[in-house]
Amino acid sequence: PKYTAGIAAAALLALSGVATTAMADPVKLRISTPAVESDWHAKMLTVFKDELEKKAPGQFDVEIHLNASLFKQGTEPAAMQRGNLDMAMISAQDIAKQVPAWSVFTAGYLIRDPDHQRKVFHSDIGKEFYQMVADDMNIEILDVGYLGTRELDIRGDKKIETPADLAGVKLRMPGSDAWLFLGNALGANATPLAFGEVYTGLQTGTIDAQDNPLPTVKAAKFYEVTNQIVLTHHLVDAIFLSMAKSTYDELSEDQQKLVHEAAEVATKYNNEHRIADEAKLLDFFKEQGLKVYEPDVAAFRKKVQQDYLESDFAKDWPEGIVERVNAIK
Ligand code: KDO
Repeated sequence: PKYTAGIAAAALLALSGVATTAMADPVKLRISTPAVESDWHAKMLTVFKDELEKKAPGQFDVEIHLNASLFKQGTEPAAMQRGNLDMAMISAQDIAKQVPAWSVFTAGYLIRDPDHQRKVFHSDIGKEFYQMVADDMNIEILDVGYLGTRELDIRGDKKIETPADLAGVKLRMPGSDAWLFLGNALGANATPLAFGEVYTGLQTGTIDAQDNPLPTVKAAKFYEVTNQIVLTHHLVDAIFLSMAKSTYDELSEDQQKLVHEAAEVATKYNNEHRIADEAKLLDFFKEQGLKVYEPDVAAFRKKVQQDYLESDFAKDWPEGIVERVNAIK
């Protein structure tokens, strides 16, 4: 009797796809990001994790590493390519280092607003640009998230109206050519520094200014060590939730579908919260004693757009791409 029971159990297991899936080890997905815990794109990773657990209990083991504790900011693509990291939220600036055509999305004053951003990346343009990343970087982009609109956040009380007023201002930018170009195009003296060192840099005065979307200025508490927020709206910034192809290709088709769907749920959550926050935060910063104002945005737009169009970056942009992006309504 014992023997037959054993056979029956084995037969049942073999017949039941559910039972065998449940017995398989969960797929480990290690994610690394410089984001701080209270920022929306950090929280969106927990939404991604929870969504996978809800839809496919026990199939994935998502491990989230914040504050660049696993990989330094900007080194995530290489880590994914070496097979040391499964997922990250990468920027157009990270991608442009390996796929020069992508520098078009590092240009200031191109994407108009979060809605335009989502439409662009969910259009054929997105498909083409994601394909380049898959082919040339071995990275699968799952979805685009709105990081927010980057504004200037400055120490001291010098009024900023035009790019000329930023002459000599040491503006911290993340460390890559594409980022530094943007800082210089704004008229400032761009200085590279990792995100995790920005607070101390502002506090000690090794830098005079930084740029980030307002929800990040709040989450990372940069407002504690700066005096004014200048609403240049210079970059409607994106973050791309991505997976190493080596990890992605190991997933079943169902699982690949699931990670795309979970990424969409996560970016939707991020975008809604960020957009709502951006509208509310101006008052918060004023209450904290900061001056908050719009400079001559047209003057910034004119100089920045001109600098990009005349740059070496533009030589690598696919023919007609700026017009195609502009045409998306
Ligand atoms: C930053 O370093 O200013 C930046 O905003 C750049 C982004 O691409 C992204 O890396 C972000 O930092 C981090 O996720 C921290 O919020």
